[in-house]
Amino acid sequence: MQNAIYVLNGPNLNRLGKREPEIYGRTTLAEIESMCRNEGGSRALEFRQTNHEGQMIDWIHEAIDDGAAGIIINPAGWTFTSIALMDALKMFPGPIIELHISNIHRRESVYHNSLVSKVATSVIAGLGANGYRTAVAAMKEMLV
Ligand code: DHK
Repeated sequence: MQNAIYVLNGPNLNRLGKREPEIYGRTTLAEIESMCRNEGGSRALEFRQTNHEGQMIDWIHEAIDDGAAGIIINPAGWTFTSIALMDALKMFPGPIIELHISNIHRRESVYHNSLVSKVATSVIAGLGANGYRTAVAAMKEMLV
């Protein structure tokens, strides 16, 4: 969608609310989507989640081809493993906010080396579900 902000969510985030609540909290992805739409106001928002890497790559290509204004992405586990995801994001001309519910830098070392951070405009980590609201607000500021 032209000029939309794409909010893209990676694997296992469909389980938010019951997935390791001590780390990710109890807010569901549907509740997070509502938070994003409230914060976004009149700005068009594409809010999606997938457990399939190829689908995520296709959505990034869609964002590129459709002239999306910006991408907010929680890449989840792909953050640390996917060169394909990094390469796709490299092609996006607009601002990219990498988002993590948890502070990945305070967790196990496997969560410390983000490939996405090498192409992201900014990174938000550790604000819990509110990080999504912060990311939408920050993206709107970037797009003024
Ligand atoms: C979510 C995941 O699923 C993990 O694989 C990431 C991220 C952290 C988050 O905090 O939102 O490492």
